[in-house]
Amino acid sequence: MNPTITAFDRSPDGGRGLARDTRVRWAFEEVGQPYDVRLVSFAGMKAPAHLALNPFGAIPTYEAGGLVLFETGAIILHIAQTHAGLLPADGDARARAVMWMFAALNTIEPPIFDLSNARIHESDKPWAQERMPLVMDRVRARAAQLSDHLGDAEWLDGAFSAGDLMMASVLLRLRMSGILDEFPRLAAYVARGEARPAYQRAFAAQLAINAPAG
Ligand code: GTB
Repeated sequence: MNPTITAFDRSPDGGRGLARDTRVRWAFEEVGQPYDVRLVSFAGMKAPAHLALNPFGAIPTYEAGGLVLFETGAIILHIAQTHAGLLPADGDARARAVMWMFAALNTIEPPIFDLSNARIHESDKPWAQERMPLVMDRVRARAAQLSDHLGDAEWLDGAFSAGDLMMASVLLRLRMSGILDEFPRLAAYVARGEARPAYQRAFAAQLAINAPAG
């Protein structure tokens, strides 16, 4: 039986692929693992059946056999550990790929998430305009460090890995702010990720659900 993940029945991003199920879809596509998707409404995410899968009432979740997981980091690490294609065979290189997954989630994503929150949830606050440059500069500081490290390399550490999948997914959320384009090496890195056939299939699958009717 295929693993089942959950996703928004209607993503607030209208199909831009920014909700976190896209990362998991991408990982499945990279390793060639077919998967099923159960769509959940915002109300459904807070209902007992979904809270039993994820106590925080969020998507995506992962179910396979008796195993239930939430948190995209844990889900993608599990997929990468149980299939070939997303983690190097060499032990040290494998540890570094996992390190880059953590760096994406713990070092790069928090300031990007803060920027999203500032734009979406705080724009009506009297202090919002004053705070925004500070929030954007925190993102730029991390982006600059990452860009310097990446240099002209294709991927973060040798061959494409789960670390790159997570980092490119996180950076994609920067595009709308214009900050990604301030860092041409990062913009090119994300574009390389998006050009991968596995990403294209993942993106198309979520778009088929979320594309605005027209
Ligand atoms: N740390 C968890 C993980 O990595 O899995 C975070 C999970 C999470 O926040 N999921 C979001 C969610 O379910 C969806 S992805 N939110 C509903 C809720 O908590 O009530 C975050 C997201 C949502 C929307 C956009 N967008 O519209 O652009 C982008 C990202």
